[in-house]
Amino acid sequence: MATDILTGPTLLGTATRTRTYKNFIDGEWVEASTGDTFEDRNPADTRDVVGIFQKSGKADVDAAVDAAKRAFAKWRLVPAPRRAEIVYRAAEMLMERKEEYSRDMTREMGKILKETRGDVQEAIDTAYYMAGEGRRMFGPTTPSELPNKFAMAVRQPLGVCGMITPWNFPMAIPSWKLLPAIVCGNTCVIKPAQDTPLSTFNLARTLSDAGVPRGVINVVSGFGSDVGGPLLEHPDVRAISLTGSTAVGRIVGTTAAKSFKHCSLELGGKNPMIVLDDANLDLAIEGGLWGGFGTTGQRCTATSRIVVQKGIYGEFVERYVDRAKALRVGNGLDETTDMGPAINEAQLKTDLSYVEIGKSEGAKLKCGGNRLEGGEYQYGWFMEPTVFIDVDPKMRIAQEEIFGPVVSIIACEDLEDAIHIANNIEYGLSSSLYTKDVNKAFSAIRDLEAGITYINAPTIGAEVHLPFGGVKATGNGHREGGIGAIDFYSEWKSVYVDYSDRLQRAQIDRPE
Ligand code: UN1
Repeated sequence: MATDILTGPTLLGTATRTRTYKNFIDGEWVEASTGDTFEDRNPADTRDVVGIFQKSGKADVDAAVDAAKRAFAKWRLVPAPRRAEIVYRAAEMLMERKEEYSRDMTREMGKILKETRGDVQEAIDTAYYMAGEGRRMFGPTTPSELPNKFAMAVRQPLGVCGMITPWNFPMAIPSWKLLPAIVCGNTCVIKPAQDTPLSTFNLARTLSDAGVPRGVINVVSGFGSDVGGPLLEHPDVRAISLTGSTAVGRIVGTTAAKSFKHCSLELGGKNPMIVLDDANLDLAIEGGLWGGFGTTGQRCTATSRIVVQKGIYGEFVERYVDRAKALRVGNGLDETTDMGPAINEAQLKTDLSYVEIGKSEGAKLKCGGNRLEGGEYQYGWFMEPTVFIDVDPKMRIAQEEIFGPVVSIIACEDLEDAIHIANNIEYGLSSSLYTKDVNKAFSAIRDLEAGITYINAPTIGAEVHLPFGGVKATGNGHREGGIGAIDFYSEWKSVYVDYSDRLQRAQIDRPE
């Protein structure tokens, strides 16, 4: 049996060995056909090489899809409850490995341990939920319009599913895709984000240890154009699921359409949190900090716009900014850290460029805006929590997804004005409203153009058994989580059983 690691180079000339991880194809750990590798470095300390991964190419994708195609012939015939039992076992094993995998994730992604434990927990929750689905996967049985005829619809798997996942939830998001897919009887090829491949390998390893047969899950690491492109174009891939930016989603969606692949896109967000005059201010401030700066603002659900009613605007701004300034930025492995680094240099540059954009647009920079350097920050991609106030809703900092710790505070007149501001944007993922007025809450639930609305909670923190996804430029109508995922990874087959022993013509023979 091939091993999953190779001996790698030494780290900084010390005795510490850096592991080299191979691709996982057909149940074997194999090197990429290209002979190339890339480094997975810790964004809090770039001297720390978390692992070396295969820089794969088209031939590796082809091998993975072939393996998945062969495995599909058998896996689709395994009863769904049996498939689900393996997923249940994986959930139990993930529980045991939670701390180790959370630490791996903080090292490769940067977010604080509390959050990486949450990320692994989200995969565990998804595994338990999807394990249950193995005994449901309900379809309708319904009366036929003809006598002595039975009608029903059953769910069938699609075949080989391709998955392209982001770096911000490196285990949770792969689990949202892989687990419903395999419970439905599909086989998978996943390309994890090049910044965070280790967490996906940890998930795949656990699924394999739990008993997922060879070829059912294949992991090919590498870069978008080298791996994602060939996966998207492969004629034997029947479905593509992407979580990423709206720009990438547009390319993936149009490419997938050419070969009629099922395609699920979960894309950008610019999520508003509305705070009305009657809100519990302490709660709103707490929520806005968690939503805005949790995961260093690198969530598609991040609370990146806070729309505050004018009666409490001054007090909210003052208290929110004081609290933002007090957040402790640092290495996520330190339990006292509130906010980790940006994922990489390019993201940090983007974040800082938006500070300049905001200033040039005339928004007031109330705190932050700078890169943190020197001392503990010397080798990482750190930035201060940043708050702009008096932001005009039309400014770029209030319209574009930054994906960093940059929050825009916008003043509003009343709920109607706030909803207008909230909706006047290309995205529609998450939204939130702080109020004690139930009438206002329910109007907002109806009127906010978003896939998710929270009342008296920030825009982050979706649970895995509810539909997850958005409207407008945030997606193409599919949902992850809950039954929405089962819907995506299965296809309906309608079945008619005529036991009348004669020809009965639907719509034509109309018995009295
Ligand atoms: C994402 O940022 O792509 O609801 C996913 C949340 C998390 C998932 C975020 N459970 O914030």
